[in-house]
Amino acid sequence: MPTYLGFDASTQSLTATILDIDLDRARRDIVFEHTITFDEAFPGYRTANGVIRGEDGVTVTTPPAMWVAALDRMGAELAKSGVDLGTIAAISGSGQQHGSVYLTAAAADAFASLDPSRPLIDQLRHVFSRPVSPVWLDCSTGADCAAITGALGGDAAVAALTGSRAYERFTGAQIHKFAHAEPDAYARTDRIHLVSSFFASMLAGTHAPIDPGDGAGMNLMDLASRTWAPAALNAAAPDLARRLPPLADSWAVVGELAPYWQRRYGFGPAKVIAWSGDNPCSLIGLGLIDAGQLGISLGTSDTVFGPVARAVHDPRGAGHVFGSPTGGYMALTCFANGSLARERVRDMHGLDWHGFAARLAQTPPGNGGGMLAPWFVPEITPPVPHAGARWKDVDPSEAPRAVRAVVEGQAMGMRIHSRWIAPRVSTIRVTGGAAANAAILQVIADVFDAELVRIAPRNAASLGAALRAFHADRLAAGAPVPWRDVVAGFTDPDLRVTPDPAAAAVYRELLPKYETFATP
Ligand code: XUL
Repeated sequence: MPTYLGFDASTQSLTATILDIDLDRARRDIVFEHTITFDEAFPGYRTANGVIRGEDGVTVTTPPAMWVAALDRMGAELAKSGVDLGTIAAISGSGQQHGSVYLTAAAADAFASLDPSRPLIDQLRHVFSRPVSPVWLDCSTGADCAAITGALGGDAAVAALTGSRAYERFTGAQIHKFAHAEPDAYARTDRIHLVSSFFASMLAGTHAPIDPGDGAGMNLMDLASRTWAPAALNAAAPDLARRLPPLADSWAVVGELAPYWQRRYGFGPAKVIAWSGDNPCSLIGLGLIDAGQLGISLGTSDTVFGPVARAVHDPRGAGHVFGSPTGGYMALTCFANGSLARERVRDMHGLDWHGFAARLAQTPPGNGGGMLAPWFVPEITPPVPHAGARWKDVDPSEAPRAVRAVVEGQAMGMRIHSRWIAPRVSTIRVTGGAAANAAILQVIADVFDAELVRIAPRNAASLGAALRAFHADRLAAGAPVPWRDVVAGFTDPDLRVTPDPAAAAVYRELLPKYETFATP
């Protein structure tokens, strides 16, 4: 029976999910899931939460060599999973968005001639023209964004062309910074991959394309035509077009799994499908197929997102529009102070998550007017370039009110900055680590005055990637399966939270006040 493998190369970890899908027998099971946490598995790379923060407080990178080592380690884990890897028909993946990998011309040969008897990292260590990859937490490129915005005619013009105004973490500004700060290394750079297309390249043994889901996170792609935008490329760096992989549909078959993986770990000749970004993959993993649906992912970053009928824009200029892996579009708002902020308040008071939920329950909705703009690290939405949490009428050393302030501040921020995606929602699908905490979910349901359904606490991004592999495999075989049937059975809720009318009324009144307070 065919099985399908999805990866999620996220900020802090690499996850693999294998699905067994037999449409004839209505069988749909997750048969294997495994996560490798970077800090624990690879202490030699000295990352904290998967990244290295620069002393300037704004530069955030990851050594891409660690990702190479992690994929190889995952191959070994899969080989001992008990699943017959020969049954895997197709493989796809999800990558943290925006992060970029810089390779010399040696990479193409290295990918094509991987020797199964030697570790992957020993064969790829020499192919990087830049030893670090800037990742989505980086906000060191303010001047680069200004240069790009100026060249393209202002924020609105950049957003209309690429789906977002110029953002520090987006790849175009990161490439601009690199090309100007390290021109020699840029000159040696033959190919610039996203995290997603870099992992796909290692699997396929050839340079893989970028899909419109992740490509839209670069400020370099013409969102309407899903092609590279020459004006945006020119604004970012000289001679960039030849350094970028081609854009291809999210369901494109990149090639056959490289012999390295087949011989070293016992895979068969599986199809490698284009990888996408973690948010586009989570869209699928949460079963968000129709416009008007809204999803919330409570992870390292918190994101609010949903499919949209056409390429709308956030009138406030804080949100993004990406390609959806279904071929349409998705809209998204990202908050950098997601679990980072929750953990900060939890740790300030020496609590575990149980204690955190208990403190939340000790305080009433609205927190007696106390508020927090939870900017413990520089914030993306709204843009706050330098860290600095802002408290109002809350003593941060008083645990119950501090806990409520962070949860309510985050929920109100999500509501305020997602109106443009779906002005009215009846049901929100929620996932991510913090979704395990029902007390947090209740606050979100009350603030949105909408029912929340939790999609079983599994990795939505790697699940979505595996479902995308299934979809692409059937399409390539000439037997396409409608998206609704692709996601059916894997995205059923395990918890429903209904809003409390009295609490919802409190938040309705509080929202405009919070909006004024939490404007930088
Ligand atoms: C989205 C964003 C993050 C990353 C990491 O724009 O920056 O959600 O994709 O998860």
